[in-house]
Amino acid sequence: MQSAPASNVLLDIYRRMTRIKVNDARIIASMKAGKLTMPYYSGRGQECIPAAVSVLLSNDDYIVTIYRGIHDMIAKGVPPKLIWAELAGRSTGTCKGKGGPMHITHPETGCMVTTGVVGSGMPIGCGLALATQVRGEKRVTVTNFGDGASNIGAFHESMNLASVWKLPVIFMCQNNRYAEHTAYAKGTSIESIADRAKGYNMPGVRVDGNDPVAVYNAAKIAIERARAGHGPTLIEAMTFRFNGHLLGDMGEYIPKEEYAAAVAADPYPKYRQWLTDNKHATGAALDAIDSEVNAEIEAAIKFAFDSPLTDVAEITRDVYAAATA
Ligand SMILES: Cc1ncc(C[n+]2csc(CCOP(=O)(O)OP(=O)(O)O)c2C)c(N)n1
Ligand SMILES: [Mg+2]
Repeated sequence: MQSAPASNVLLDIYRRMTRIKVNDARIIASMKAGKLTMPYYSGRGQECIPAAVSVLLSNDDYIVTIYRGIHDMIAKGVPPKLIWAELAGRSTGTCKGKGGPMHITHPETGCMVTTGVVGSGMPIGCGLALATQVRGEKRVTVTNFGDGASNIGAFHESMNLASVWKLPVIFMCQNNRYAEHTAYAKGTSIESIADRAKGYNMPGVRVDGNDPVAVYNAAKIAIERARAGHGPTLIEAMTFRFNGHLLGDMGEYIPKEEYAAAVAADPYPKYRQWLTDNKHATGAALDAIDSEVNAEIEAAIKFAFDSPLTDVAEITRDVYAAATA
């Protein structure tokens, strides 16, 4: 590993990773029990990336994320109880239960847009970054997307404009090696997406997305550059998603050896071990974080299912403008 930040930062990253992992397991269990009915694109396996980036951000900073984005939201600080209420279609959800898993928005913590249209988040991220630039604010915008999304025209247009206008935006590509059921090399012309940054005159860096310290160090440089007004960076974080494209995908298209090797390299237990081996924390201290997080997620689930279902009268509110006489 590279030189690491202070132990309190490393433990903050661990807490965020634990929240993501526990939350993911509880969502899957609730779906299997028939308590949640929705499409679910699990981010399990990718938790290092948003956990390590978000410790460098405040609520004033913006993120844009995708359908596979609950890990990004949890890391950024969207309260799990509001996410659960949204998933369960409750009036107390982030979008009053009307958005569901693919449209969670929570401006209070800077989670500005979640989109299911592949590639569409990047122009929106540029728009948010332009707004902050025009207003003279110091906010940065991190726009998250997958490897497949880097083949969409909007990626290239966004990279170009962000570079020309020196927008305070970080393009965070979470490269999990598959776009739906298509392996990376079958759909992408270049070995490393980070190399595409050259074409747009901005720094491009490829990091091990399963190494929180590597992600943190790369994100720190990119965020400082954006905040200083020097423009965008493309980061490609190499990772893997453990639960297929969406829940129910059996992953037949993934070679068995590749899957087994990825699971054996699970970043979560690896990081936990690294923290204790390097004396950043004792096992007991990490156990205490685990217990706190478990209690927090259980409370979030209870809050959601104790909340009223969204009223039918609410369905068109905030969707259509009120008619004026
Ligand atoms: C414009 C558009 N084209 C196709 C789809 C169907 N689709 C949904 S997810 C996906 C794969 C995207 O892969 P990637 O960008 O690597 O993200 P990942 O799901 O791996 O996180 C596709 C093709 C879509 N939602 N939007
Ligand atoms: Mg992908």
